Amino acid sequence: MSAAMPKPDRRDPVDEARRILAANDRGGYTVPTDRLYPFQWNWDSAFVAMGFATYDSDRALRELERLAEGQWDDGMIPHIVFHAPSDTYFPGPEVWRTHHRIPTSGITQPPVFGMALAFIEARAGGKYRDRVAALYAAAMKNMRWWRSARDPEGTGLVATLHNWETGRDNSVEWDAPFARVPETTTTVLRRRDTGHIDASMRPTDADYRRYIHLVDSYADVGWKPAQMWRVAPFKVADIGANAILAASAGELAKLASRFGDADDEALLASMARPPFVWSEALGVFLSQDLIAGAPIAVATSAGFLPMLTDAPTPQQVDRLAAHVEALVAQGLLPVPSTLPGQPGFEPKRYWRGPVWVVVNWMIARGFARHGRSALADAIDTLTRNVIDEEGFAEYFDPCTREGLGGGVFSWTAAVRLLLAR
Ligand code: 9WN
Repeated sequence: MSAAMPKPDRRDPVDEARRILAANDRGGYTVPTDRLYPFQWNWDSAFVAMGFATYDSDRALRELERLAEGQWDDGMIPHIVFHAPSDTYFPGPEVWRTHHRIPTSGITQPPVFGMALAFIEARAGGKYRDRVAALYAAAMKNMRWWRSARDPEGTGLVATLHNWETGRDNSVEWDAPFARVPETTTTVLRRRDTGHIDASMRPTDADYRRYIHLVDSYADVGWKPAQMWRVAPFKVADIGANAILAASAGELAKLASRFGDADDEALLASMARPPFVWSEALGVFLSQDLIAGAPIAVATSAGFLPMLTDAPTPQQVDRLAAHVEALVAQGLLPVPSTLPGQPGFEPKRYWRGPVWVVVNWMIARGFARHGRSALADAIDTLTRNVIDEEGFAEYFDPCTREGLGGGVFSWTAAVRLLLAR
């Protein structure tokens, strides 16, 4: 554990997790962590909302409502909502140059929103009907946006146009597609992250120049989906975002008979089982590089997430289970963001190896859905233990279990609440 990483309160990690969410609350929305991420992030907030739902349905709904305040008229839910100014993060609103009522970024993130809404509704005991109805409408508008803006050719899989949209910013999967993005920017880079976190764990400066090149390119076309699609130098069908989108479709379908109509039901049914790409050689599901027109042959933790849907066959689930069993047998913490042995695996550098507990939580739910409850329980126990031993870190080294990145992290606290016995 790095010197700055606070040790958890061993007396009661659940109380400590609640205290972290309270401390990161900025008024109905929760920042991922103080200073490093001082705004509302999309998929972080959806996990946080589920964490709140374990003890406060009202606050859980509020988290999603504040995120939905950032929803664009076309249905896009941005990856960052800049509710209040802060100078501790780059790139801020002046770089994004979007035109929403509240300043937002111009790209999205994996749509955990629908999963979270169904999760909260199931625990709210029939209360808050009007608020759930409004959030259901926002979620459906967002599902339609994904369909039209990010799958205009009707392939059944949606595209992400910026690494940050995948939420797994510097995954080894993106190395080749990202190498096509020029490093030129019209914006001066003023990184703040490396002032908070050791640079060896963060994306590189060259990565940042490309991230901002993408932002500049899309800002230049006014953030219009059809034009972004046309100019995008980075276009991948991220297996993580696609699995989460399909899982959200399946979860929203449980609400559709009460809050929606037949059109919604038909749309959700068609989105719940997309044509995921499986690698027999690697034994995981794969992302695809849509510009090269080819699957990306890298085994990542996101390649397990189609188990959140009914798509995987029993044989595929067995192959995925075998990876986890092998990791545990080797004394490694499952499930590293890049599986060890894959080229590019780096156990400490952001999404190139470390374990993220939100991904673990989803993988365990996937195994449970496919009848592998003992394995799901084992992942849950290892996840709970690493948080209790190492703290509420942003992510964990799979080899040493050390907590890394930002400390006092909201989605880690949320997962600890979800895993409370
Ligand atoms: C860019 C907030 C976010 C997470 C992402 C994670 C990281 C941002 C960054 O932090 O991304 O969105 O600046 O590095 O990669 O998954 O949502 O916790």
